[in-house]
Amino acid sequence: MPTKSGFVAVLGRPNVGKSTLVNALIHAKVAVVSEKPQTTWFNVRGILTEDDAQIVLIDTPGLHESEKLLNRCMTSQSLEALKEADAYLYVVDPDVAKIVQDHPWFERLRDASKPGVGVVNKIERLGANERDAVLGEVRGAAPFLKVLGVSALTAEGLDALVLELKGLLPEGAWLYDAELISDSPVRFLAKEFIKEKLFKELKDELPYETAVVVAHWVEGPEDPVEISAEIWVNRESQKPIVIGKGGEMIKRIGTKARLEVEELIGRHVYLSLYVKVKPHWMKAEGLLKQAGFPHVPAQAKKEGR
Ligand SMILES: Nc1nc2c(ncn2[C@@H]2O[C@H](COP(=O)(O)OP(=O)(O)OP(=O)(O)O)[C@@H](O)[C@H]2O)c(=O)[nH]1
Ligand SMILES: [Mg+2]
Repeated sequence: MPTKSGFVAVLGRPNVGKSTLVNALIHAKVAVVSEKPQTTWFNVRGILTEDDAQIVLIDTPGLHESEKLLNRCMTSQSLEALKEADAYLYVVDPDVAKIVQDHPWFERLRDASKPGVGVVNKIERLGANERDAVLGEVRGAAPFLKVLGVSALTAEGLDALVLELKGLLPEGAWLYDAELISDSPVRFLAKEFIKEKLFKELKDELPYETAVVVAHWVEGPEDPVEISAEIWVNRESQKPIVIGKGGEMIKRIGTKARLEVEELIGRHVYLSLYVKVKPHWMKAEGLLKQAGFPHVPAQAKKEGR
């Protein structure tokens, strides 16, 4: 039986559920999720290998228009994913008022001339009548071959979506070992899990001004694996907030992240977190690269500090 394989970029505006969808499709956690928009900053691949096909899903940062350098770093990754992919999924929220904001991106995808499937996620929020109206709305406005309703949360519609994606992929041998769920190094995933906890625990703008960098990873024959990571903040005044009263905030973040890293690597972990003040790291090319962005777009104009 000929097999199919290829890359599928998972695109859409912030907070529509792209990362949740990738995790649900591969039945594992590789992509970070929170209720706040712009949780994903880096592309991460989740691999689904099923009898006759290997679908490599690329979770991407949400598409948005902000001119800030950090935001442009994010959007440029999403567009890179589209370039390297054989096909794409474009995910939208089921709220019609929000879908209007997708229209400019629908137009850009028309120009990309790649096969794409539209996905109305969070469909469990809609009654039967509303569903047809929302699916029709996206079908009418976008260049997708098909538009499906799914719920990444309840798994409704996911089997149909996988079937659809298989139809878009070219024939080919497996791109990755069939056992693999991601090609991201565990160091990267661990850093992302820490960042997810920052997004979940910290309020307001603070998560958007923090970055995580793994400083040491010592993996000897005996447990625990020793990992230390830096949490960068933008201003001195943010440091005590991340540390919390008596260190309770950073302890909570550390414990939650450690449990997930232990599950990921199947070993006991000793995780140390240090908060470092890196003024204006979000505006400095060198620091953005150190924080993990492979490509930092040229700065069109200087951002105010
Ligand atoms: N009700 C419902 N909520 C969902 C569903 N899928 C995702 N969510 C929630 O939507 C929020 C955003 O999910 P993410 O997966 O982080 O969204 P994203 O599109 O990756 O967001 P960014 O990375 O910020 O672009 C989280 O609170 C999820 O739990 C769904 O099918 N139904
Ligand atoms: Mg995401």
